[in-house]
Amino acid sequence: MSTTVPEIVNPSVRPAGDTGSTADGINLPIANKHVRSWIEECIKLCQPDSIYLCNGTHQERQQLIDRGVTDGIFIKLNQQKLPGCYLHRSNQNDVARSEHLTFICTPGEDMAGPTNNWMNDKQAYAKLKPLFAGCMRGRAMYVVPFVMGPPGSPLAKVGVELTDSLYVAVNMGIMTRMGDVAWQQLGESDEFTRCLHSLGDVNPERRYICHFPLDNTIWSFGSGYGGNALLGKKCLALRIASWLGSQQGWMAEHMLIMGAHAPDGEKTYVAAAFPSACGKTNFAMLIPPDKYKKQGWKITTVGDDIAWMWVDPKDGMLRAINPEAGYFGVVPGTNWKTNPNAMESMQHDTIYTNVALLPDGDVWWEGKTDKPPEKCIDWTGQDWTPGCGRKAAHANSRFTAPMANNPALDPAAGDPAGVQVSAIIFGGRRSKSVPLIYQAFNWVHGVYLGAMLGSETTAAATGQVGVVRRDPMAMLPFIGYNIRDYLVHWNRMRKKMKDCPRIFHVNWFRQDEHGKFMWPGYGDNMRVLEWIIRRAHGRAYAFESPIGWMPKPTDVDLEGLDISVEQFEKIQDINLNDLKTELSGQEELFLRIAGDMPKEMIFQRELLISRL
Ligand code: GTP
Ligand code: SPV
Ligand code: MN
Repeated sequence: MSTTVPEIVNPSVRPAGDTGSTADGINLPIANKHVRSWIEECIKLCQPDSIYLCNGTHQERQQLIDRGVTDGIFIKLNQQKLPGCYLHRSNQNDVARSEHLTFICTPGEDMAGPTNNWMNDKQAYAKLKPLFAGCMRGRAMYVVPFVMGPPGSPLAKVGVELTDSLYVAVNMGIMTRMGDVAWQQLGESDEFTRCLHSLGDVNPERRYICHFPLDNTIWSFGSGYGGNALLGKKCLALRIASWLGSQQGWMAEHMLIMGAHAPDGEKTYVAAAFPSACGKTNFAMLIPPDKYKKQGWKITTVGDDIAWMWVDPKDGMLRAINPEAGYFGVVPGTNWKTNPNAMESMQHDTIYTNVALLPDGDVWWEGKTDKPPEKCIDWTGQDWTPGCGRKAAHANSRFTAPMANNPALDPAAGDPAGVQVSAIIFGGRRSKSVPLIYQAFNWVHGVYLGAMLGSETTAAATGQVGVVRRDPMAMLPFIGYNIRDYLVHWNRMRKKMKDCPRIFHVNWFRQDEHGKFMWPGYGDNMRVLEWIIRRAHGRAYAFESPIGWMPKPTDVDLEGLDISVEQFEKIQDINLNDLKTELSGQEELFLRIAGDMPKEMIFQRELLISRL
């Protein structure tokens, strides 16, 4: 196909042993022959002008960023205030994950199940090949090798992303362990995820995010947005990994992992699944209220978005790693009061996407300061003033920062052995009816609570915002296979464990009749977390309610808060009529899964009804 041989442009590439030259004369200095032949195929298909092999060094990172500044992909920010920080403005039609354009591609539809968009795998390749054909003419192809998970971990996975987006290459360098470390981890093996990505012409009409779990392959075309384009993240570490986990007996979940250090030195790790833009990063970086800090409580972050979990054969306990190496976090609403650790994390070596630019080269977004700036340039590049009626930053604007920037990074964040998980929390964004905190009666009931999780939609995905949808385990858009098998897998995992984490349900977002949040949230979530930790260790009281175990107002430390016992009871109130409405809402998922709903779910539902 290709007549011209693309040039390998970066001189820093080190030839690695047995390098091969193809008939077309492309001489890729990559030792692994499986990788080499796959890249050669993709080069023939996409026909890039040049190839850039990423090795993951600091110098290379700067080189790439400098290129990006020259090409207008990055705007250099004020380097005194924000050293190593840059701003990227995306295409305006490309600001969130496109769930309706995301496909699981398998021979039969049953593998994808009723909650995924499905395409036959052969047809998907046939549909996307013409889009990829020649799509990199006049462009560079960046070869981005990466490891998900601490190298050496039993679950660590290698991927290679080929992309024509410099923004993607640089962001992958932050979000993953990128570069030569991946070749070392991979060795001679052909077990790597083949990730092919092109911006194409960034046209939503020609945008597809296709997963081929049987081929360990991802093809993403037409979007440069995080979850659509940083293929190690949602595509590999959740969709492909959840499928692998179901085959191999482990779990890939949309969960943060945090460490809680008690004053007596006890350390408890907790994993929590909240849907997109529902508080994972904030919870993972929580700073306890003064009273707790004085007592000696401290929270550390293992991960803020994804957890891979397995049962340790030695002791039968659940362990978790964070497969990522950075944070791709929501900026609106983030400030020095609500999340100082996130603010600290994005003070240097950070890429900001779709935020506003201040005259002095600093950045701004809604909720960063109480008072908006007098003027700035909004995320679309237009002049902005406070009264102009538009948002300065996009509602789903983001920062990409290395996790090493987090002052509260857990010492075990890079430990290949992971951390032992003592509690799992499910939580949604529910302005009405759902109480602040309750605990599942047992694992199977917890799986039911997770499966029935409802949440109001956010700006993290394109579509209507603020409507309640069922988002099982916060994984609705990320389960890479049939949800029936996913729920069965959750129940089977219990049987591998000697003892299991306790399961909880939270809602930080309940509002009163005036639309005001009833719970202060953020750092004060520590008060709820403390009860969770004490429950997980069998040390706190709870009463039995129809929906689960609940704390009495005296079981949660409210000292220093402007919340009375009566107000706390209101936050915890369960109204029978609301519960019935909730049960009807769950019907939506039951009907979607139809006759395939695992029997445990049906029994749990019946038990709940009979408790009303
Ligand atoms: P993804 O990166 O999309 O997966 O999001 P996330 O789950 O990490 O959510 P994040 O922590 O970034 O929070 C999203 C939004 O919710 C931000 O605007 C936060 O300010 C807000 N938020 C987070 N925690 C709380 C809370 O406890 N109470 C209230 N009221 N808002 C919160
Ligand atoms: C989410 O939407 O859950 C995110 C952001 O964490 S993205 O990586 O774009 O999926
Ligand atoms: Mn997320």
